[in-house]
Amino acid sequence: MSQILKTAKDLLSIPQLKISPQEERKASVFGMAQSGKTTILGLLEIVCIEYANKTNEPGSTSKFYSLIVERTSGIRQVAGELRQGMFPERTPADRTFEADYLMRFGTTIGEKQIRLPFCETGGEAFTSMLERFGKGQYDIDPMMSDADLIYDYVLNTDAVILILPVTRPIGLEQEIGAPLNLPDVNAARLLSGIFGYKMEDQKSNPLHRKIRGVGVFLTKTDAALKFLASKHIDLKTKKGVHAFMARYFPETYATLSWYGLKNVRFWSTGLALESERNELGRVVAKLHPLNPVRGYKIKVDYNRNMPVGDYEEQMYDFINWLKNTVMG
Ligand SMILES: Nc1nc2c(ncn2[C@@H]2O[C@H](COP(=O)(O)OP(=O)(O)OP(=O)(O)O)[C@@H](O)[C@H]2O)c(=O)[nH]1
Ligand SMILES: [Mg+2]
Repeated sequence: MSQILKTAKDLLSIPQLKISPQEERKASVFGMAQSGKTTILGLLEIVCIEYANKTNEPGSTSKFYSLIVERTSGIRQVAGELRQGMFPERTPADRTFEADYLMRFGTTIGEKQIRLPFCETGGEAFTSMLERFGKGQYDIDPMMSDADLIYDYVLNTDAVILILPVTRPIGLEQEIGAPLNLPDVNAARLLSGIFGYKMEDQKSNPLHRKIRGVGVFLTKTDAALKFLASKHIDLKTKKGVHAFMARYFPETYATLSWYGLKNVRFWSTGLALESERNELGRVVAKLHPLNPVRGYKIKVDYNRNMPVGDYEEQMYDFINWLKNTVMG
């Protein structure tokens, strides 16, 4: 399967756009199953489109252009469904690649361009990586199923984007499909594995890409608002992020600081869910009426045709971070 995927990827790769290697950067997205990876990328697409269309507004001085090259599955469908208040489908385990985001910040093609391919293997691929890391097995056998994943998304990346749902270490939600229900241990193992591979690789290939920055999304904050308030943690502040990470993701936090926390940025995001009263009169989150298997219904701002939530400012900041830190 992985060979087939690789061949498909090679066929679909985009040298025809003539992006010079200096101008191309890659950022890879990592996170345990159902942590919110696809949702974050869908929200990123929605904000990219909004930003690009603002640029198109008569008289606008901003210069942002966005091109989304879809691969093995449709990220546009994810964005379209989010606009209808629907969470994405689970990303199948055999899918290692979905789409490239091309972002350009100048007027001429090739100027300040980012290519952001992302891996979306969710549960199983990361779980199998974790099982090996847990046993101290870090060597890459080209025949192993996740070899491509490691080559493409760990060794060949400039930035690591880590998705951590705040709901898990505080016990509101469990890890899904992972050998251990220890979200901090899983995230720390994944991250130290990535850093470990990168360091090993640097020894023999000093010209390979270095990690320029690490971005961390603390997702699903909407579900933890009461809990965070009761602990006096405000994730909008550096102090709040520090308090949260040190307490609930201690291993991960220490691992993140390996390259210096100055290169690590945190954003917290949460969507607003619709609620209803159940037969007992309790207020509960409402399932999506058109497609209940997708879970809860996200509130939608129908005037703007966008899901409601706390994410827009974060995505603009993320795009800027990509431009300044990953591209810089
Ligand atoms: N309350 C709340 N739930 C969220 C949010 N984002 C994601 N979720 C929930 O988390 C589930 C998984 O989100 P995805 O974005 O599909 O996660 P993923 O990491 O891509 O999942 P896989 O690809 O299956 O590994 C969704 O179906 C929602 O139930 C959020 O902002 N708030
Ligand atoms: Mg997914």
